[in-house]
Amino acid sequence: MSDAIAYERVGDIAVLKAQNPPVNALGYDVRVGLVEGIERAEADEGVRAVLIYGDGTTWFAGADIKEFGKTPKEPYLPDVCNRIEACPLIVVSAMHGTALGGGLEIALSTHYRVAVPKARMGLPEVHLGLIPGATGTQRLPRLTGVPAALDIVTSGRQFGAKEALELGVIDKIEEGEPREIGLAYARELLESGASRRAVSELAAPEAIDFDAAYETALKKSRGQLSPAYGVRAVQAACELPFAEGIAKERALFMELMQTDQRQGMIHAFFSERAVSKLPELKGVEPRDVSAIGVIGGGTMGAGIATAALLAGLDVVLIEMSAEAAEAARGRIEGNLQGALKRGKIDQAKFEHLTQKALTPATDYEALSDVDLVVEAVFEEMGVKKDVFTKLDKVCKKGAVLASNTSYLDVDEIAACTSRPEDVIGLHFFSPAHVMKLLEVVVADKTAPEVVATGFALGKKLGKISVRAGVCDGFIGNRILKTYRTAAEHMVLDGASPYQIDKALTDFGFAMGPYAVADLAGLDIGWATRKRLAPTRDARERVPTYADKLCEEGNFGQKTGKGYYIYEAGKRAGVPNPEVMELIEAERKELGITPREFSDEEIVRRYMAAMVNEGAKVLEEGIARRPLDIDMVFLFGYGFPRYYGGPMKWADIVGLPGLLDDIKSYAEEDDYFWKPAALLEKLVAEGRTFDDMNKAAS
Ligand code: T1G
Repeated sequence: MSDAIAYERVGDIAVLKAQNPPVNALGYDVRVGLVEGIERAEADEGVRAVLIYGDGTTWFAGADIKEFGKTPKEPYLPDVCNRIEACPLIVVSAMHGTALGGGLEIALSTHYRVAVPKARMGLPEVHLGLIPGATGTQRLPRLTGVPAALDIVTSGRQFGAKEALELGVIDKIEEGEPREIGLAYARELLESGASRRAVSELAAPEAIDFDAAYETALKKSRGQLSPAYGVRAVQAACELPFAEGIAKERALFMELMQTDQRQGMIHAFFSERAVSKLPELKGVEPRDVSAIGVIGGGTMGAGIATAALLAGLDVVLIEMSAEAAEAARGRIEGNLQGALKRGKIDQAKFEHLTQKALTPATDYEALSDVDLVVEAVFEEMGVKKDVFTKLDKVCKKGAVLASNTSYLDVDEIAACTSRPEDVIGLHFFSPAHVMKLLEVVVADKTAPEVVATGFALGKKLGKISVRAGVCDGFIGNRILKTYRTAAEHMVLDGASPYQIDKALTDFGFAMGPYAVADLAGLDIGWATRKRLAPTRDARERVPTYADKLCEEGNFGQKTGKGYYIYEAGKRAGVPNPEVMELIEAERKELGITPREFSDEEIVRRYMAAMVNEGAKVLEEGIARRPLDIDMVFLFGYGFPRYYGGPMKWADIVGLPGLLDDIKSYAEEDDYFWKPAALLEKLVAEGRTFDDMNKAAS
């Protein structure tokens, strides 16, 4: 018998315990063990029921994702499910932790299901670019009906035991250890003379308009295929006999298994977990952080304070004046009101956070006891140095001094203190209590335990923390500047900002670069262009039409006009005709004859610029692994998750072709388009960015 499943006899009940840590993934050994366990129980004299439960923190959390892309080995999971259901003895599942994907499908193939109150369930396969592939799309709708099943399959969301009971997914909720509540339930069923109950034998569910549901799913997922495939699979449950429905589900599942999206999304799954694991932090203990200081109560400062309060930290917020401190409290209360409305906190918690945990102040002395400070003041080096000089005086020994700068030199900021080893960059993204990305910017003298403290804080705040080195714009904003420049060059040469936005939203981005610029505020880019102008190389092509737009006070959404014009209360804007007039005037001035750009070429140039700069960021060690860059763009820049990130996208489309493109673009402009040496090296050696990830893990 495979060790992954232990067999135990308790009276007339055979007990199968899953023991495949950390999450009882349904790998080959577990599948073999389940089939062997059922067969052994059937042959075990006097056994009248079978109980299945998971040892450790959870019931089966799904198929073993590490096996995907490899040659599947029998028994296949759908066959294991059908084997369990076919057992003549009643089979009971007792669930705790997270019964996800194949794990829930196993449970649905048993005859009775009990769960602990905190158990969570779901079919998250769409988040891996797949659909349930072990009968879940055929069994679930027979229990819940089509609307609920469609919601669960296409959203991939988790749901709790209470909702599962209401939906008919489980039969009972019981407090206690899974083994104990399972045994008690099995005995109760035996005593009540309950018979085996196969979900597959339930009537086919009532159909709905599946074509409409398919279109809705496709539109909603902006090019991601799996949710729409999920609709077709659930449709089969209504239109086909069970066995044929399973075959249809399998065919759709195997089709998705061959897609680039599946590769991209599984890369995202494992990278999300690998990104905060740094070899150099092995065994390095972070410093304790229970109270933090935040300098500056503007949008960023208030967002950071909100994230910290929601994570259970005490916050001292410093502002220049009492009025400004009250205004900051107002912003934070506004953010927390949102959490209250969404049911993330209750009224009592709201009052505790705003009345007890948050302390607005104007005197830096109020920071004398905090464990960590995040400075979020105006993005100007002089102002930053002034703040850090003060912090150096008042903060206790061992306090971590962090800057939320998005571009500036953290080494230079650290150098103005007597404790540069305690200085680090913690670059949050706006809104800081919503955006999941945190760039942990490690300066030359930053101590390892201070880096570890940055990552530990990121984890506490529920962030995806990515290590970045010091350069202008770190990982994200540095690469952003490059692909934004590629876009601006296309605008000068003939494309319109609106065509570019459309091409990139069709590609899968939530918003195009010009709509994003309007959202962030055109004054930020304007300030950056002015800051860099004195040192700009004459060969650099920097259009001036955007400056003219700003000089007229058009900063985007916040002024109601930028690249787009925004009606009050409307998020989406309409193209601002003045923009094209400014662009055409500049082309004339520069003697440029505009040319046509296809959407495909726009995406190709935009992505080539992103990947090429990404390779340079890797060469310089600003990012350690390509997956670090991928996570920055997935969690900070709205990059479509189903590509896995820009570096993964590059691997999938092929580095040689991309390098050829960059070399052809360099014939037009060899100042901007310099192929990264790393890209040339990988192509020459026939290697990929993924090879680098593997080598670094
Ligand atoms: N397969 C392989 N490894 C897995 C895994 C899985 N399903 N789930 C987790 N791990 C690893 C993970 O990489 C990490 O490893 C460790 O376990 C702890 O995970 C046919 C096709 C269960 C909620 O999508 O959502 O079934 O980094 O850090 O925060 O229809 O993991 O330590 O080396 O995330 O406590 C469907 C995926 C599969 C669930 C636990 N199931 N997992 O969260 O720990 S597809 C899923 C999760 C499927 C069938 C189809 C979470 C979790 P390492 P962790 P956690």
